[in-house]
Amino acid sequence: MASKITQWVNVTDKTGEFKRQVSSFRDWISNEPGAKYPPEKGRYHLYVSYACPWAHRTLIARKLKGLEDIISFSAVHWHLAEGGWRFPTKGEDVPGENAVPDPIEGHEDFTHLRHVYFESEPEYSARFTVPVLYDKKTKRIVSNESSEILRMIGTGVFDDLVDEKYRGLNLYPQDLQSQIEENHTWMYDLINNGVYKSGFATTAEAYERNVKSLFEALDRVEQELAKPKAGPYYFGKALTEVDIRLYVTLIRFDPVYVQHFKCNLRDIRSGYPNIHLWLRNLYWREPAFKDTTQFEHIKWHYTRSHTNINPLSITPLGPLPDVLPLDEEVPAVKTALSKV
Ligand SMILES: N[C@@H](CCC(=O)N[C@@H](CS)C(=O)NCC(=O)O)C(=O)O
Repeated sequence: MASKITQWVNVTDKTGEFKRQVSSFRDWISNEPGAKYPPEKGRYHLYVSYACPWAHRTLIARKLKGLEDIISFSAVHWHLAEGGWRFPTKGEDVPGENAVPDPIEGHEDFTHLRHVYFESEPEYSARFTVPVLYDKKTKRIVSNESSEILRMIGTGVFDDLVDEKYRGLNLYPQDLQSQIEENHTWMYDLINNGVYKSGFATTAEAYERNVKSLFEALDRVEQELAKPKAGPYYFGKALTEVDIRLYVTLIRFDPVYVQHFKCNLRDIRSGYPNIHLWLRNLYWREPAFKDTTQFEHIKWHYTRSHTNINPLSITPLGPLPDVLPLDEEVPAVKTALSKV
């Protein structure tokens, strides 16, 4: 029997652990002479979901690197149901920029993202995930692995095509590479994927093991961000992949993961003052972060698509607001601060 879209854990797996599939399309846009996918204006398209933290990485990098006129994008509907991500229909009222039917020429009949996968690989049999970086010229998926799309964009593969002011930013600078890699290893497993491993667990043991590790990792981030720094980013002055990869998970934490994935030993706004400040700094001061964060898609997707977790699909209203202003604190923190 075919498994249901909400069957995140293999039923034969007695551990109850969610195991994320490995991405299948792993090509690169490259400046190497003779490259299969050279950087070109207007050639590539990003299919994203605003709900999805992995896709969100690529939208942030696209904006930070000034690629809005160079790589087009469109967003799928927030509702994930049988058949996988679907495109909004013509005239359908879906919030967010570019939440539209598949805009690619020749894709007029494509109703779902799976059609894009099948166009590239008719025998494709894995999950139809976002993000997808698509080549309009060869009509092929270049990559569906967000960490690699982030790396391509963030290290400046399109730099010859962008305005000079965007060329200086390298999200994976030479002098920080070993620290970035070291952080990616534990942050991916314990935080980015940790929230999913907590929320999708089908046994109490698997949930408890993963949620505890998640909060130990958040404690570690909090300690790091408490250190005096030369700037507002994780490594101080340099904005890197680490900020982006942490942001996309942590901006979803209080609105969704605390209640929906039961990641509720603490929340960010009352339990992690240094993470909270770092997070709000990105949200309020960097348009690439705020403008790509779409809370309706985020909240509606998780709470109304994961019917195994929330069968009535009722979306909790709080916490309000989704993000606090930079100069505001929750009452508990205000009280604590007034005592020091
Ligand atoms: N390894 C992938 C993971 C992407 C991923 O899991 N995306 C989820 C949304 S958050 C998805 O599209 N899921 C659809 C499905 O599993 O059916 C990446 O980082 O690009």
